Amino acid sequence: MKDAIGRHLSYSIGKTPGAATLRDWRMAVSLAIRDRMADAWFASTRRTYEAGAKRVYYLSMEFLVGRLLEDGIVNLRLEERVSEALAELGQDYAEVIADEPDAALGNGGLGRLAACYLESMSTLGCPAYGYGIRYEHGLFRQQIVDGRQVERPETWLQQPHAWEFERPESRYEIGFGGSVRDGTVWTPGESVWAEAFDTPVAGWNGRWVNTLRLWSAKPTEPFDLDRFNRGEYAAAAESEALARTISRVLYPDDTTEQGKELRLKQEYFFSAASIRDILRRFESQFSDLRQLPEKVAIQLNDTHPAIAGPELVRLLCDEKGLDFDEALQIAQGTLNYTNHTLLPEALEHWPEGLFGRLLPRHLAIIDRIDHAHAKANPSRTSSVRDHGQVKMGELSFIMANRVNGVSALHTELMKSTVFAELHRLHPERIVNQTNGVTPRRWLLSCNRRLSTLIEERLGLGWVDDLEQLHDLEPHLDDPAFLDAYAAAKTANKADLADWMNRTQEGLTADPAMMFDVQIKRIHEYKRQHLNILETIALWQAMRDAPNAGWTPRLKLFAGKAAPGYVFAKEIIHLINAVAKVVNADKITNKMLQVAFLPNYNVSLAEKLIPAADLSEQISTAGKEASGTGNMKFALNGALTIGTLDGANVEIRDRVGAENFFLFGMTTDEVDQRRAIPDHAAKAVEADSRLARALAAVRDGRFSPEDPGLFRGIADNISGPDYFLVASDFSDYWRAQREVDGAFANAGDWTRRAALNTARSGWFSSDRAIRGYLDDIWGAETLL
Ligand code: 26W
Repeated sequence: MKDAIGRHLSYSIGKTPGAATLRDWRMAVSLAIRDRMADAWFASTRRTYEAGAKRVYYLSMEFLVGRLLEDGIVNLRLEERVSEALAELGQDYAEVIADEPDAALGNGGLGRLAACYLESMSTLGCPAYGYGIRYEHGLFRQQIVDGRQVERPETWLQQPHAWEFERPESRYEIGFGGSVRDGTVWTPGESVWAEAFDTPVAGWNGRWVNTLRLWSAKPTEPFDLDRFNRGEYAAAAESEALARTISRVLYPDDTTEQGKELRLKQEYFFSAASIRDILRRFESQFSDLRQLPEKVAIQLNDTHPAIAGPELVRLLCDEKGLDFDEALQIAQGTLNYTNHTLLPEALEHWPEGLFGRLLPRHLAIIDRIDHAHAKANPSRTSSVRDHGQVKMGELSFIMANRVNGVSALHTELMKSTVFAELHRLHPERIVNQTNGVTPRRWLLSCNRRLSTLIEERLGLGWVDDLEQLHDLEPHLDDPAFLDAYAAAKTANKADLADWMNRTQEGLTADPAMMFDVQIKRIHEYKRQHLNILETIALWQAMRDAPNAGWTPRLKLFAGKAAPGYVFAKEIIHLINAVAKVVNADKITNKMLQVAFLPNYNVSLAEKLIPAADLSEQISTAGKEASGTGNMKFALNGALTIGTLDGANVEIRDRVGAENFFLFGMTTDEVDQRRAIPDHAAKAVEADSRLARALAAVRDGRFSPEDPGLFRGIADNISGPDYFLVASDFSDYWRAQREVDGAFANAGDWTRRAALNTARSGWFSSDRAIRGYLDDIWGAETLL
């Protein structure tokens, strides 16, 4: 390993050890690890061909990959050898790992799920490709300036990226606009090249390596030399700049579709390039296109790649000469669709004017698909085209072989709400696949102390068979195990506290405090404002009775708000304002500290989750489709305080109700409560603690320089309060005080935490992928 690193430093990076920077070392190690993946990568491709195996294609606008070096080292079982080699070369393993920028090619849950699923498909030996966009700029960097979020461009590609292989030979011309003549002949008005960049995705033990193929937009019109020579420098580069715009930046919204033309262009760009690439690969091995559903399963990660359906029909009809009905049948046998949200504002629908202008041929095909469905289902009332909009949820549903939700509750809500009619027409189509997370990144790699302890007791079989964690339960009667379990958590907390005290001003984090963590995108339905309101009420109660024996708490928040989401940005501002006042309060700051950690991303999550005692999963019931952070926290021994929403329901069922702090209304109670006029005002009236906390926010207790600054938040919570913060407050307070009591009993808390770890194995993404393989894709694994 040492030689391999040294060789790459010299011959790939071109540096001597003496002159090498940290990045040079990181690149040299990355190339050395990449080499070790190559053979398995080639072998995986070759074995897939030889077996004539069915391939899975995961189409996603987002892959929230994070860092790749440590993931490669861990999956290839090379930690010791790499850290020894680096030590001999005078380099620090942790520093080298931390030097890599996150590949932040996603917003949140949907993107991270795609990354976990790719890694699990490799671990299981499932022949699969991920298809997405190689954004030049991923999700914005978040800076906090005077307590407010400020967005800065993300620049991961402004340095060499060790984990991609450019494939100039794999490129497709993607057209937009133009016109259609004779009904089917589409002549695009403009076009760009979609060029492939491949990233190897190794599974556990490195025995199988799949490909993440990301498309980058390149100009079809070369640089205009004539204009340049005429001194029109900007104009000369215009076509190139325009083309690159398509893969320039990730849209930072994760719940509200903006309906922007560029977003639709991005969706078509990568979907069309992917479908062409899939057909090319199929035809290189099989001759009869009717075999496509047997040999190819395509998963649409939400509606963002839904245009892939009409595109497949277009190619089968217009280029391969199949008749429409046959083409549609083949497509429906190949495509599957996962829904990740029920929020109305997140369901994509495109103005038919924009759609028709950009994709005239596809709009016509969508109409035919819609009519075919209406003809086959005369009782149908809904349609894909409706009130001048093209509804991508409906289109995805009628084009799919299987449609799935991402938690048991969410899947049932899909059947009873957004897809009620289509479910009635196709009762077998909707299935559930509860989300999962990869235990390699989210336990073995990010929590070495705990995974080493588990390894000492169980060996390493659990790493790719996570339900073996159940075998920890007998060890819970061994005080030595519980002590070691608690010691691992305490040491993780000490590391985090040390890092925070060094990097976050105005904060004094004490590892003896309960680390109470809420990390996720900022959104009203996730109710970070309920959490900070309870924090204010706790602070006020502590000030009233400082010697009442309070359980010391560190309230940790992190998360990005979509740049245009004003209310979410105000919530960030309020959290920072409360932190400033509370952390400086001499009466309480030994018992309560609050922090908002900037620039939440995959790497920060890996740092925070192993050190958490309490996991905040407090969304309004019926709003969080699943959640995946909740699973990561439970695996790492944090107890959950949460509502019966998304996968919280299944986590509580599996870890045991006695090891979960439940509060709040159920989905039915939410609907009933919302029907009560002035439900929030009634709740405020009934709870003086709530009223007092709201008053502090409204009256400028946290913004003396601008007393009305946070009035909007207070008025919303005591007024419309659509997400029922006021109505769930009292029960949340009750649950938090229960948590206080439980945490004070350290031995019992450790036991309950360890039971969470032992009973969360089912939430492995390996289990989820096995579900997709069996219930949706009908594909085999080759390992
Ligand atoms: C069009 C703008 C847009 C972009 C992204 C709308 C919606 C999205 C995603 C679907 C939002 C998302 O990430 N949803 C989350 O998906 C996770 C993985 O299934 C779930 O665990 C979360 O509950 C869900 O909010």
